[in-house]
Amino acid sequence: MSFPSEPDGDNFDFLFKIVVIGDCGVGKTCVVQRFKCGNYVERHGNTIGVDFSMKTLVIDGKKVKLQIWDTAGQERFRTITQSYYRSANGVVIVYDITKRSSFISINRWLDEVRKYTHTHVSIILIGNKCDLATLREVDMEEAERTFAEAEERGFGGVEGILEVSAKENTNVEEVFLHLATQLKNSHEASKELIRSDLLKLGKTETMNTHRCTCIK
Ligand SMILES: Nc1nc2c(ncn2[C@@H]2O[C@H](COP(=O)(O)OP(=O)(O)O)[C@@H](O)[C@H]2O)c(=O)[nH]1
Ligand SMILES: [Mg+2]
Repeated sequence: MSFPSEPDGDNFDFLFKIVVIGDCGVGKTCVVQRFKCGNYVERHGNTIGVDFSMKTLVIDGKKVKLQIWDTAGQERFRTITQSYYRSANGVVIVYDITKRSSFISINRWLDEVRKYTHTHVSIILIGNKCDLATLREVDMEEAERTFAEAEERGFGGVEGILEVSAKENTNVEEVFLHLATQLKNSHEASKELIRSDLLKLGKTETMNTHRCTCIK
């Protein structure tokens, strides 16, 4: 599969694939659109296939390019093809704070993530539509409990839970910044580990892997 490149070209230090999942209608497309373009569009018809967006963030002076995959209608069938998850570095699971069923679904999405991704994937849970406070069906305390339970169930990669609003632009940037920072730091740490191992072995000249070309 090939991907279109951004106007800024292939100039980046890290490249991570982030997949966005969650029940149909929770606002995944609006969240991604808000992050990518800074706008909010009420209606996003269901497209067929996969939509993906690129955005580069600068973190600690490093260019971290995110390739964000948004499910395009497949989530209606409550299952997403395995290829969608392939080589994912990060996962954003979205629920709608005004729709309890979408919150209950998180466990099913977590199971899918565990089934189809590698063990080092970073996961973040987000409760969208926090602007609709009067229609709230899931409170933050319960959401935090679910996060803690996910950790207990062995999802060590669940980084956190955050309430957002694509409509009012609350916490959207923070979600991706948090995930990108976490991924960058853990990749740098593992690189350091390899570097020190190689130093011990006297093979430092092979360490020229500054890019995380984790995407096939
Ligand atoms: N009030 C409110 N509505 C939202 C928000 N985000 C999305 N929506 C609405 O939720 C519906 C579904 O959004 P969409 O992004 O298509 O959901 P998807 O199926 O998960 O991709 C649309 O009618 C949006 O206008 C939000 O932050 N606040
Ligand atoms: Mg959508």
